Amino acid sequence: MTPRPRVVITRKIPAACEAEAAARFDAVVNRDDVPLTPEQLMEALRTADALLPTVTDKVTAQVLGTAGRRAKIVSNFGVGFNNIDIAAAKSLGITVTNTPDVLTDDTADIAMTLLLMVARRAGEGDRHVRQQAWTGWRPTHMLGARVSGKTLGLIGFGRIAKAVAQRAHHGFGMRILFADPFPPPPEVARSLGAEQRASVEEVLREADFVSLHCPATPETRHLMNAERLRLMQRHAFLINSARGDVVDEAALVAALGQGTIAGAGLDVFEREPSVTADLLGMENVVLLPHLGSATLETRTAMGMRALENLSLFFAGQPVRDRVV
Ligand code: 8YV
Repeated sequence: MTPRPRVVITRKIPAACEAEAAARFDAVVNRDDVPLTPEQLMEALRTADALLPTVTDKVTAQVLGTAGRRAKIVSNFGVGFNNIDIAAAKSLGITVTNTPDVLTDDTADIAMTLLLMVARRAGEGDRHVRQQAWTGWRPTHMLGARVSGKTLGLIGFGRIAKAVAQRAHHGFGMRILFADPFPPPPEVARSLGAEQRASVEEVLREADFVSLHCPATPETRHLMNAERLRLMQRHAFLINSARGDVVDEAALVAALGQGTIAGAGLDVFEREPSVTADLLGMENVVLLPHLGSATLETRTAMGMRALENLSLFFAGQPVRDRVV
């Protein structure tokens, strides 16, 4: 009997996925559940047939180029793959897959959560009650900004942005603007009440809420810099459930401090898990620990999808979610 493929899974994954991995493969799970070091990642690539990493694993060119590599596939647990050097994988002939689709709805829900929380001062209100600072109801207490009927600008209009548009337009009666170099067919945009704008800048000028939905690439790094933050309206809010690199966090802190924008809702950060200290003290900012896809249902579906890609690969069939 040929031995089963050995797969290194870099973090604990939902129990159902771990069971499935054990049933299909000679699976090794990092029980310590702390990010593997570059040396440990290289060892995994040398001793296993596949690596199943997450956003916390920096699968660099150096890691992929380890001498004596045995693994021929990296099955990423996540739709974003900026943790992997794709060019290096391509030149080394390593297959990389990701887990699209299954996390779309939950990530859109977290974008709406951030939007609602920051507009309606929910984090601040929660802290206020817990600190027993609440002295009672009054007509002028903690007034926020209305969400319903406002204009939402989406930077990027892929799967997650469209799911946000669906919720915001059909649920909250919001007007939707978007900028994307690869727009969907006009009828798709129309069904979501979404109007295309020619540039990111045009969206920023018009929107009451700006939500980021582009991938992290060299081109989108610090897309939201000081100059673009200045284009936003003073009453507008920035929402980021995409990747921390898309926002210049120092410029965001300055914009929030100067009142250039009204607030921000952030699920992702430039140097996770570190968060720029100034943000921690700001009441008009909602901070979440990268929870976009964090439901049991979605994390289980992500794990199963990553395993499915591995099964197809080892069966010699085309993988479902090939990145390279
Ligand atoms: C994941 C994400 O939690 O899929 C992504 O791109 O950002 C999150 O949903 C994380 O990347 C898991 O590796």
